[in-house]
Amino acid sequence: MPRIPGARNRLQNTPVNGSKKVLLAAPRGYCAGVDRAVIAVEKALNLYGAPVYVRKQIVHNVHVVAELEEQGAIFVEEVDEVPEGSHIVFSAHGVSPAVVNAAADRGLQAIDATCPLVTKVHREAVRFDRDDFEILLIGHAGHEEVEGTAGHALEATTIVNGPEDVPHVVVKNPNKVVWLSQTTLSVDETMETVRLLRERFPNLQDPPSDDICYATQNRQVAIKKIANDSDLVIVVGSANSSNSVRLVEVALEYGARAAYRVDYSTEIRQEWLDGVETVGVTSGASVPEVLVDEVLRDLAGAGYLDVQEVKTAEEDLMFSLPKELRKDLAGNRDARALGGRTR
Ligand code: 10D
Ligand code: SF4
Repeated sequence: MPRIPGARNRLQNTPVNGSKKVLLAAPRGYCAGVDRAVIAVEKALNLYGAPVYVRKQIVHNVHVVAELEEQGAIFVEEVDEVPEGSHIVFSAHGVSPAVVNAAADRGLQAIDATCPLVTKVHREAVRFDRDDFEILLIGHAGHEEVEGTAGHALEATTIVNGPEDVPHVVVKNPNKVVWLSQTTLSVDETMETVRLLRERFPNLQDPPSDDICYATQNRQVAIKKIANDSDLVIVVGSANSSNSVRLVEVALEYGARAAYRVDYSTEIRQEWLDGVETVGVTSGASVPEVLVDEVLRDLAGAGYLDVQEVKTAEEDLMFSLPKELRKDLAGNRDARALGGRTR
């Protein structure tokens, strides 16, 4: 049982009938794609100096964005806000070819931090479009990843938000239809959407491999394992983080008596803990562990000192940095070896 150092008393230690404990889901927090994207911005700042521009939030976490802003990153909505010739990082959620072209037209030096597992879905979209398939892209309209994936096969793609959209889907040729998906959806809800789509289009083709990524799946499996034993589940993650919000829904579906999402531990309300013996804790794929540590510290202050980690999978995937950065980092090393000036 790990001891939590520096327990504070923001939350009161209220009595409950049994013993108070925390079930800490694992895997939780940063996935390989988020880790790579955040490091990419940090490396770009080191290599080129501030400011480095980032199109959209590099990942959907307010704390990560605020920290990178402090280091000199400037977050913009679109490439036309960026001074010509500057460095721009594309977020982990990916971009459409139209954005890549707009950046090039502006003479921007782009660093593509799109997660390789999102790029995989882009490639599927391009291939099925080329083979004259209609693509039913299951995902949330307006989410950056969905805009980026749809942008790779604009004419061929119809966005399906979930089961409720299925009756309204219109296709030209029901015998040449494939479904793809956003990487951060609920596995169960997506399977239900696919089941309903297949009822309407029996020849619907599956993607060549899972589009919902390993990290999304693993975090959902872990929360499912502890939800039913939890009086309360706290999910650390931001409001626009699809995978974090899904964890709240999955926790409730799998038996948690209550579940809330917080950006910071300070958002935990005293009344959430009334009569609560077991608190489940997890975090989304864009959440640094320091924010979970804060939650555990506050819970310890409220008497939840017994922390039991429940691990359902090991994760050791790592991605190499975006190729543009690798090239410039290598160039920098060569210059240093030759005694040249480096930053
Ligand atoms: O909203 P979301 O779950 O897609 O993104 P977030 O930045 O929270 O987590 C990382 C997931 C990415 C970049 C999509 F693959
Ligand atoms: Fe990549 Fe999955 Fe992480 Fe998204 S959640 S950045 S697809 S590993």
